[in-house]
Amino acid sequence: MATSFVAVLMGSDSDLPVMQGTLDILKKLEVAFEVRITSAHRTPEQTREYVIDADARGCAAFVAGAGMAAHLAGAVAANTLKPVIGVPIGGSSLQGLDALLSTVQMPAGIPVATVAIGNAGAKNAGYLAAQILATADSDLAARLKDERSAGAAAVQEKNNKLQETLAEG
Ligand code: RP5
Repeated sequence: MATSFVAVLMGSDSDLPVMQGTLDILKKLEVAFEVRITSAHRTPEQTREYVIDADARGCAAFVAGAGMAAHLAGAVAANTLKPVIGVPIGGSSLQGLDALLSTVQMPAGIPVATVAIGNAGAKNAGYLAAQILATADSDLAARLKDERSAGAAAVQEKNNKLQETLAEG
């Protein structure tokens, strides 16, 4: 059986600075992925063909980032039963609220798990995709657990430093 991977799609190269956050998290967690620039509006046929092909080759989850009237995640979800995570990209005259509503307001039966607008959302898309794969990969689940522990330790460290600073002052 082919190795599972995550397919990360974005509507334009202008989305890459934000979507790099998804790629960084997947790399850090040692999750295999593919990346494609493909658009629901500008290249609808190529988008459909890629999703069907990736699905058949072992894609376990799709991440789709797009801005403005963002229909990429929905177009992906229309062509696969694998989980689809939508990342609304900001930077438009509506600061990404347009992309958020376009991505999240899916009709019943074609779900898109939509994360926050922009950088935090792109990173969370990486974590969420990894968590989906981790349901069948105990080593990945252990790496995710370590990541959570490191995040908690970093917050505790920041608090310790703040308390020391306050005590000195
Ligand atoms: C969307 O339109 C893309 O996802 C991008 O966020 C936005 C603008 O695209 P460009 O004009 O920068 O290529 O389809």
